[in-house]
Amino acid sequence: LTQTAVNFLFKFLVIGSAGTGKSCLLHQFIENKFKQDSNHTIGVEFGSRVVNVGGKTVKLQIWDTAGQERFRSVTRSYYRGAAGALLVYDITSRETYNSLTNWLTDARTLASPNIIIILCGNKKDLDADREVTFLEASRFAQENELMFLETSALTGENVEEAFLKCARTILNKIESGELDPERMGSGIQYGDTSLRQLRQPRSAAAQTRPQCNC
Ligand SMILES: Nc1nc2c(ncn2[C@@H]2O[C@H](COP(=O)(O)OP(=O)(O)O)[C@@H](O)[C@H]2O)c(=O)[nH]1
Ligand SMILES: [Mg+2]
Repeated sequence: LTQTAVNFLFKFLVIGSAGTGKSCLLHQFIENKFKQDSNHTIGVEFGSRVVNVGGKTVKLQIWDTAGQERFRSVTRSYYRGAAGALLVYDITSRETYNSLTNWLTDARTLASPNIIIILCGNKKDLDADREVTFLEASRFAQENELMFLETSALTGENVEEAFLKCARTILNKIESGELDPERMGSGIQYGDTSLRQLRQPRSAAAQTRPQCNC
């Protein structure tokens, strides 16, 4: 498989309070299994996976806070140029739900007001310990223009769906002209020569023609 097979590259973030299962969600999406040993080492964690969305091949480049959120030190550079985000809370912890507004403000101010966000109520498998109802979270999502799913990084339920739903929405907005991949910091690159573009100045990257009919 050559680089030309990839149509787009999207930068994604996984944000939310510590302990909500962000690293496990990323791991489940990339490796298709539950991450047993949770370690809280600091650093940038990163994963990528190529997916097919509506006939287009998209490489998702996903950034994990890798424990920085424990110290409220998630940096601007982490957010910069993200096209999409999974905003995660834990359905068994009202505290993590209550902090969603802060995370949302950070994402929209530090990433982009246009960032596409899907709210994920994780640990769906722990329904007996639930502190946040599906209904109230879906209302919150609606009020804040977020997509919404309950997920389980443990069983894998809705994990792939969350990433794909977010990617599909971004792609639809590119194709409708609502999102401009060539805007600085859009978090979107054309895949054709994506590896080269990463290292090229913007002027050179902008000369490459899009592969979609937008
Ligand atoms: N039952 C259950 N536990 C989970 C799930 N996702 C994560 N966990 C557990 O929650 C804890 C925190 O997970 P982690 O991914 O490190 O959270 P992070 O701090 O947001 O990255 C760990 O003990 C995980 O095993 C899930 O979907 N269900
Ligand atoms: Mg983590």
